[in-house]
Amino acid sequence: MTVLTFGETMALVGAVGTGPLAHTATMELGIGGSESNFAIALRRLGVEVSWVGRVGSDSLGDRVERELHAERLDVHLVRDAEAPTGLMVKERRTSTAARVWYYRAGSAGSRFEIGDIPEAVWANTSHLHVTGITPALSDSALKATLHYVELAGVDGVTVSFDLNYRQALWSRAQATPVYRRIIEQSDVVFAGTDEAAIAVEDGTPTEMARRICGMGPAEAVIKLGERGALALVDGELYQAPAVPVTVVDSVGAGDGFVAGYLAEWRAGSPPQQRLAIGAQVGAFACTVAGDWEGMPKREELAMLTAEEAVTR
Ligand code: KDG
Repeated sequence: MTVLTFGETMALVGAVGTGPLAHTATMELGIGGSESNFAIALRRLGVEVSWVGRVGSDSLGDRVERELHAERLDVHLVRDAEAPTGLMVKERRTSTAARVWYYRAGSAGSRFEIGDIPEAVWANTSHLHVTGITPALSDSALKATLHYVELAGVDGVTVSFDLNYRQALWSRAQATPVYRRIIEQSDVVFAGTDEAAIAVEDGTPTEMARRICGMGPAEAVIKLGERGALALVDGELYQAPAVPVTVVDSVGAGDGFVAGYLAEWRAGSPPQQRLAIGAQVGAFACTVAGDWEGMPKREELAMLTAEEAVTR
């Protein structure tokens, strides 16, 4: 039985150097998508993961397909001849501040719909991970997200939900009712403080975690960025600091954190250990310019705190 996630993975064109794109000559091509970043991180930690999504019948779709297969995910791609693979462009405006521009309206990934998950894949799923990006992509993606989350409840599949608010895709007012419906069906919920305040009444991180758990989930995890994270698990509060690293690019850190946390959750580790591994995986993601390339294998986790700079 595996973990299943679905969503849009796009081609990612990222500036190699720092500065405005108006003056940038060299870009590099990769891929990115919150759910595939998560899936890759979880797979590298040794968990079997299925990923489902749509790409266009184009060369960028080939790139997405190759990368996800190379990461040994169980990939189920719908090739959509009617729409292109989505694209995002990453500008390194300063050495510490990046901007992402999306070219994904009407993309193949946004056309995800009910029926895209093959029945055999669903039958082999014990846990479903969804993000708040997919329901923001289109009406069909919204309906499909709600459908599969509800089906999970019927079929005894556990659900985790990472709110992952993207203001370029929808307003806070549009997101609120959708977040609430998914939270009600979830076992574990992940949110940044600002994201949690879209779903529940604003307050301290602990108060918001309690409000989220009051809607159904046994577990709410609030990501606090450089201040670490806290988890409310069956009414008990746990906290862990972030792991300090020199940040090259923080995009993907949240996905890595969630993967680390859930890998331990599935393994039955105590909450403190879930938070600690989440923090380590998130820190690894920050050390590399790509959204997922820096995700660690399990045997690499100790390298972050190794006293020797070189392992021989
Ligand atoms: O969490 C990282 C993602 O934001 C990035 O890889 C791209 O999925 C993406 C998005 O929608 O922003």
